[in-house]
Amino acid sequence: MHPACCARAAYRALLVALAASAGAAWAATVQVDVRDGAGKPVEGAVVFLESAEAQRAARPLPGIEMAQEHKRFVPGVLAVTTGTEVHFPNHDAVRHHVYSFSPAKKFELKLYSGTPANPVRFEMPGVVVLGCNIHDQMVAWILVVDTPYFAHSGPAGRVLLDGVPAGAYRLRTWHPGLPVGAAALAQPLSVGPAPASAAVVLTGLTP
Ligand SMILES: [Cu+2]
Repeated sequence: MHPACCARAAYRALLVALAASAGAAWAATVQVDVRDGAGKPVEGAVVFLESAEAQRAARPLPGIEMAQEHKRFVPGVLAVTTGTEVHFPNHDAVRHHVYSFSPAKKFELKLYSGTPANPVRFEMPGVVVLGCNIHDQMVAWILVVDTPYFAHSGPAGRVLLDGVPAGAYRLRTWHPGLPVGAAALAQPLSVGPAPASAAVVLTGLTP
């Protein structure tokens, strides 16, 4: 290799290393505690952080599935980034007919067994409610978010988001128990280099 090329390569490597260390220094962990109106921890909420930078950083997720097992959707709530293609494998012996009438994504997978050849691509942020034409009790939700910073709350109602770059965000919280068609709750959140925390109160949840 020509010496000038070596120097350029070394310089590039240095820049990459600097960028990586800067990223580490300016990315924080955000802890969010989700409770209902009575102060009880809320499990299964999806918490996500929106900003223009987050939107630019969001990438479609690979290998995502919304399966059907024992006449149920698995998982019951799935969060994906915009542009993600979701596969709908049917693990049951009976056929399912999956559909959504939601504005964020209207589609149907007509009566099928096995895995449909084409995944369904979710382009628009929002809540997509899934049903099955054959089994009325089957319901699931796909929450499409325009950010890489999202997670589900655990049994203690707690969410930990790692590697969040410093900045001003809209902290949003959604739960399938919110009234049908309700938008995710929104509150401002400022993230600095140090760990941040926030509390969210979700009222009007259906048990
Ligand atoms: Cu079905």
